[in-house]
Amino acid sequence: MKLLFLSTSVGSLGSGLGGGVELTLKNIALAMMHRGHQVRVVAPSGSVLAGIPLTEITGNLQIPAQTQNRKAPICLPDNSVLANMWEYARQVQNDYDLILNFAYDWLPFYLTPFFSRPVAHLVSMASVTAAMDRIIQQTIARFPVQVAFHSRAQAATFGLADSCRCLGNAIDLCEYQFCKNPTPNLAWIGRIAPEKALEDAVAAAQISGISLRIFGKLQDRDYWEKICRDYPNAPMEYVGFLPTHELQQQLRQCRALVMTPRWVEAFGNVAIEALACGVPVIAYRRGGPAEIVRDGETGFLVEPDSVTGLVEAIKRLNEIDRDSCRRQAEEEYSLWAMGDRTEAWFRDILGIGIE
Ligand code: HBI
Repeated sequence: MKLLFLSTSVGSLGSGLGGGVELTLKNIALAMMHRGHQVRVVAPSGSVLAGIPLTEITGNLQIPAQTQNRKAPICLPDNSVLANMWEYARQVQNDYDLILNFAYDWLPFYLTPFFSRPVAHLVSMASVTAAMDRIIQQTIARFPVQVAFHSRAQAATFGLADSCRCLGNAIDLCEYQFCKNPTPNLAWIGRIAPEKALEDAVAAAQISGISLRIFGKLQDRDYWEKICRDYPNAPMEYVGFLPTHELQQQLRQCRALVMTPRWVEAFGNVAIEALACGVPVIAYRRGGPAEIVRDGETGFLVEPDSVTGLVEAIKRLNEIDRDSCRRQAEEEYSLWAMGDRTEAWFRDILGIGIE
C-alpha cells in the first residue's frame, strides 16, 4: 500500500511538543515500512524523522486542544500549518491508497468526505472539547471503519466504546533492556501537572517508606512546589525529563512503576515502557492503563484515587514475576504486533482481504 500520514499540528516532529503521538506516528510508519508498504509523512517544518520520507509544511501551529475549555469554538490561526498540510494532501491524494490523520483537530475530520481517497483517523486523546466530540462522532457515523482509538476507555469518553476499533500502541522493544534484580525504588513517569496526580504516588511512597524516583517534564511549577510543601519528608527524588535510552536505564532498575492518572489517559505509553523492562505497573483502574495491566500477573489495578489501595499493592509486589511483564510487552506491544493491528485496519478500510 501507498500510505500518506499527516502528523499532529501542535509541534514539529522531534520537538517533544507532540507528546505521545510523535512516538506513535514513527512506530506505525516503521512497522508499515518493515512490511514493504510505502509511507510518506507530512509534518510541520522543522520536523525530523530519521529514515522515513518526510514532507515539511510551513505555517502557524494549532493551539493544544487540552488547554481549551469544553465549549471553545473551532479555531485556526492565520496561515494555519494544519490547513496547509491538508491542502498538500488534497493535491497529492491520487498518488496514495490511504491517508491517515494523527492530528486531534476539527479540520481533518471535517475534510474526510471531501477527499476522493479514504481518510482514516487515529484519535490521540480522550474527550476534551464539545466541538471535537461532535465532529468525531459525525465522522464515525458516516465512515464507521475509518476512525480508531488507542483504548476502549478513551473511546468511551466519546460515547463510542461499543463500536470502536482499538489499536493499543507500541514501542520499539529493542530499545528497552530487561532487568531481573531491581533496587527497592518506585518510579513515576509523566508530565508534572494536576491531571497526573503525582501527589498520590508521593503519599503512597511516604506511607510505604520506599523512595520514589520521578521522571518527566516539570510542566506546572506551582503544582510541583505545592507537593514539596505538602510532603516535606517524603522519600522522593525529581530526576528530570530523560530521552528514552536514559529513561529505560533508570526505569528498569525500579521495583515498580506507579501510575496515578486523575483523568482518562487515552493509552499510557509509560505502562508498556515499564513492562518492556520487566517492571510491574501499579495503576488506578482508570483509562488506558486499566486495559494494559494484567491485574495480579504483570502488576495491580487499584481503586481510582485510593492511596491506601496503592500502598496495599506495593506490599504485594513480590507476587509479580518480572519475566511475565516483559513477555506481555513482547506479545502485545511490539512494533510487529502493532503492525498486525494497523495493517488489518487498513485492509478493512480498503476492502482488501489477507493476500
Ligand atoms: N492539540 N489541537 C491539537 N492538535 C493536536 O494534534 C494535538 C493537541 N494536543 C496534544 C497532542 N496533539 C499530542 O500531544 C497527542 O500526543 C496527545
